Formats: sequence, structure tokens, C-alpha cells
Amino acid sequence: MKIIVAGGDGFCGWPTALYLSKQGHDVAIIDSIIRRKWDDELRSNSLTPIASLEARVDKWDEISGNRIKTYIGDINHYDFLQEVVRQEQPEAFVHFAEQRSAPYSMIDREHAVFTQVNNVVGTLNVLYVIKELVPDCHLIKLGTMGEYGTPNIDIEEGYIEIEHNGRKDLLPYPKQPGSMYHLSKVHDSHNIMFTCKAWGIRATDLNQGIVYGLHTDETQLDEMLINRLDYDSVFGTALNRFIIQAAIGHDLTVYGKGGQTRGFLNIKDTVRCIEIAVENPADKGEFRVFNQFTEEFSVLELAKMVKNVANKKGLSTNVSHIDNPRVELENHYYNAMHTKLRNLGLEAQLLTDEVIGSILDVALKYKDHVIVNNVLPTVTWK
Ligand code: NAD
Ligand code: USQ
Repeated sequence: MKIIVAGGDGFCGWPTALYLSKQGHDVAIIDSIIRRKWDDELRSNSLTPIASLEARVDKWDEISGNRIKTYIGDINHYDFLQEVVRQEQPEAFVHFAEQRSAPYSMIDREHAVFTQVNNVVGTLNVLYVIKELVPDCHLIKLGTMGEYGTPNIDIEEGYIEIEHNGRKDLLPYPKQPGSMYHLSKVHDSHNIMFTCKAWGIRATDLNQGIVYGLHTDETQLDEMLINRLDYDSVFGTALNRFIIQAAIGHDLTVYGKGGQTRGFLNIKDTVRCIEIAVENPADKGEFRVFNQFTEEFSVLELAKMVKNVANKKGLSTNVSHIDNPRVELENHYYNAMHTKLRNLGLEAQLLTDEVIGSILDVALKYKDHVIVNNVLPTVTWK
């Protein structure tokens, strides 16, 4: 199939582009490379040394014989997006191209406005370009489990049947997002749902949990193909951050009590979930929602697992509870459904000590790249 991967230079997008290309799909990446500029703004970096997009794509061509086309530009620029879609005529549009850090979106007014404009306008442009140029193209949009928040009832996959005053309806599941970033995803979901109904767009919203790891079979083929790995307090995410903290001998930074429970998945499962969505398109006019994670953990559970693995490798690692910079529940009920991708064939790669150990080995290899000042959180929600 002809597939566009928007955000294909990023943490999820790069391994996905390689994986889809390996399966024989005709892949084109769109990326504005802005994620690398946010590193400059924050004086931060990827733990791993990432090659330029051109160098990565050339190396992949050399190794696999498959050419991934690249379009450097911003999907907020409609003329640019139109031109790419006109040339590519995609059958599937995989949309990762957003500002995805909750702390970044909470820095100040400018960062909140930027995040929401970048994400909401970008997605609107994608919807309009599909309507205008490729109305049968399947939009596969990365949403987030954080759209639901932490309600005191089970979380369903997108919709919940409600009975009210004797009548029943299947309604969108209530959303209680916890940051300006997570709010942008909710706004996207509403816009997508409306255009599915109004214009007959076919769309899958993948409410992804927190992704850990970095390697896939493809990114491991050559150091030039290595994926980015974020550890700083703005873009680094819970499990990956703890593993890198263990590698540099930093206390593991559990925010507050650490009872915050979330859905997690390995990056190897992210790429497979995208393939499953591509191979099983939504119907015309259907707004389909899948919860994309494989296991639930509390933050404290993860920190303890990392500590055990690190201790077995002879590293002395402590778990510390630091003041929570976010406004969120630290003890709450959490039980989210995630059967739809499994029913379509996802075989989850579960988190084990061996998996943590293998990510820790990568972190130990590159630990000298860590800028230690970037590890403790500086952005607060209040
Ligand atoms: P990332 O920041 O590593 O990658 C995003 C890429 O999109 C970057 O390369 C960036 O340059 C590009 N981009 C951003 N705005 C753009 C624009 N307007 N035009 C063109 N390119 C643009 O993020 P990621 O971790 O790969 O996340 C990808 C998607 O998956 C995001 O939508 C994110 O919300 C979602 N997601 C990520 C996680 C996670 O744990 N990483 C979890 C759930 C959902
Ligand atoms: N946390 C800590 N210590 C840390 C970092 C985080 O205790 O050092 C806690 C946070 O307080 C929070 C939880 O861990 O309770 C998750 O935080 P995170 O930074 O790992 O993840 P989050 O901000 O939710 O965002 C990440 C991605 C985002 C994606 C989301 C999926 O950056 O793009 O949408 O995970 S989800 O959480 O399911 O919404």
C-alpha cells in the first residue's frame, strides 16, 4: 500500500516507517524536524546518537533496497500538505506529527497555544486534504489513553453505552484529560469524529498508552538507524526515564506516591499495532477507536522493577518520592479495556526483567550523553 507516515522522524514514527517499508509498503515520511529543534530550545538531547533523516533513509535504502521518500515540511502549511498528498495519493495516512509532551504544553501560555494550534490545526489540515484529494484514504491517528483521565469506572474503547431516563445510547466515552497536550488530543478526536459523520472519512483513533524501549528489529540493523530515546523531564516518559536514571546512578524520580496507573506498551508493539490498523481499515464514515497498550502498571511498581534489575546488574539504585509537579490523582481506580487490537492479531511483548535489562544495557552504553541537569522536573502544572 501507499502509506504516508507524518512525524516519521520521531520516536514512534521512525521505527514505524522502517517496519512498514520492510513489509513491502511504499512509505513516504512527512516531518518538519521540529522535534530536534525542541531539543535545542530545552538544551536537551536524545540519549542515543540520532543520524539526520536523510542519512537514516539512505542507510535504510542501502540495507533493505527499499527507498522511503521524505518530505520536510509542516502539516500546518496546507499548500505543502496538499502537494505531498497530490504526489503520493496515499491509501493510508499515519499521523504521529504532533507536539506530544504534557510538560512542554504546560510551560507557559505560549507553549500551550503552540501545542494546541500545532496539533489541532495539523489534524484539521489532514482531514481537509483527505476530503479534497483522497477521500478513500484511511486516517490512522495517534490519540492517547490520557484522553480518558482516571475515572472511577472501567474505561471502554472509545464508546460507552449509557442509559438515561429510560433511554439508551452508545456515546463517546467521557474525556478528562490532564494537560494542555492531552486536551489537544481530545479536540482532535472530536474533529475527526465529526468529519467521519459529515464527509464519510474513514478513521482509526489509536489511544496509545506510554511507549517504552527504543529498538525494533529494523532500527537495530545499523547504528545509523538507531531510534531516539528521551530521558529529560520534559520529553522523557516514565519507564524509559527510570531505566536511564538507573544507568547514571540517579535516584528514580517517582512523583508523589507513585500510585498513578497507566497503560504501557513496547515500541515493538506500537509498530505492529499500526500495521494491524493499516491492514484492517475502518469503513467509510466510521470513527473507530482502539486502546493501544498491552499492560497496566503503577509508576511505583515500575520504579521497583527497574531498581531490582539494576541491582542485579550491580548498580546501586534508590527510588525517591519527589513532590509531584503535576495535578493528578496519585491513588485511583484504573481498568481500561484493550481487546480490539488483540482480536485483530496483536501478540503483546510483555514487560519482563530481561526487557528492562536490555534497555538498561543501551542506556549504560550511551550514559555519557546524559545532561544531568535535565533529569529533575522543572515544569509545574500550577
Ligand atoms: P516525537 O516527538 O518523537 O515525534 C513526533 C514527530 O512529529 C517529530 O519528529 C516532529 O518533528 C514531528 N512533528 C510535530 N509537529 C509537526 C508538524 N506540525 N508538521 C510536521 N511534523 C511535525 O513523538 P512520539 O513519541 O513519536 O509520538 C508520536 C505520536 O504518538 C504523537 O502524536 C503522540 O501524541 C503519540 N503518543 C506517543 C506516546 C509515547 O509514549 N511516545 C504515547 C501515546 C501517544
Ligand atoms: N512520572 C513520574 N516520574 C517521572 C515521570 C513521570 O512519577 O519521572 C509520572 C507522571 O506524574 C504521570 C506518569 O508518570 O503520572 C506518566 O507520565 P509520563 O511523562 O510518562 O507520560 P505522560 O505525560 O502521560 O505522556 C506520555 C507521552 C504522551 C502520551 C502519554 C500516553 O509523552 O505523548 O500521550 O504518555 S498516556 O499517559 O496514556 O496518556
